[in-house]
Amino acid sequence: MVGAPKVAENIMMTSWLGLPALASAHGGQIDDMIGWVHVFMLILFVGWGGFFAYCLVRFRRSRQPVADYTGVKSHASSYLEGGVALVEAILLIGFAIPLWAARVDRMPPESEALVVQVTAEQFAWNVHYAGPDGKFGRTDIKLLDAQENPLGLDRSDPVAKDDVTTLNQLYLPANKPIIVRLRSKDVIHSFGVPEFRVKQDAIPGLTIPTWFIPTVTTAEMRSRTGNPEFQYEIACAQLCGLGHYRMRGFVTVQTAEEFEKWMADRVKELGAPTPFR
Ligand SMILES: [Cu+2]
Repeated sequence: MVGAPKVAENIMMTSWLGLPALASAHGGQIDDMIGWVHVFMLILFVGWGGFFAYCLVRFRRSRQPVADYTGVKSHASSYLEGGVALVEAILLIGFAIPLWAARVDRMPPESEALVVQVTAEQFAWNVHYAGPDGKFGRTDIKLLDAQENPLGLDRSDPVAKDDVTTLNQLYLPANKPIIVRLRSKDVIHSFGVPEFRVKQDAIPGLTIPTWFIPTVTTAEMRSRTGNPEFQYEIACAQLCGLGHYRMRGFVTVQTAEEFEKWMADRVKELGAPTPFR
């Protein structure tokens, strides 16, 4: 499990790199990593640029009128290259691999998380909640209907009765681990929410879990950014066809109580003649 959010310390990082506002528990570590990569690349850029300029002056024609076949005898450049390789190894072994391992290996237990199935299609995000019973209802490809039942959910299955589905609207409670089970109906899509520092491909034939803890509600983010229309947006991050540009979903992060109420209202609506979309 990832500890308390490091939002405050990372404001510097997000501001000097112009990163989107941070709104997830693990995002600080990603920002730190992005920051360090930029610092090291800046050092490399200045270092190699300086070395190039030095070589132009040091080995200029007027000083070396005849080509010297022995070349440079000093080992300085080998040491420099060794240093660069070492820094790159530190970035990879010290930062990138542990961070990635924490993201994929240490999934929170489903009993402590909200599990949501998100099925991507050209060009929409179908969201499926298990409802109060915590069990996902049966789906059947024969029941699939692009307009009325895009997930092919079998409402005759007792477990499916309280399942809530939405189109392009992902409602989440703040400060709770969220496990998104990503699937795709057609081609490769990618579930990306920049503020959560989450991006995961959805691949047809596979169910890929990804997880995060949202830490800032939509309302709080609106007051923080001074933008009353602020919305977290799911951007499809893989070019998936002609309508890729309009494959947008929206995430609404609420307090636990607001989310419970939202869910209860949706379950109530399931009794209505038109199914909730
Ligand atoms: Cu897509």
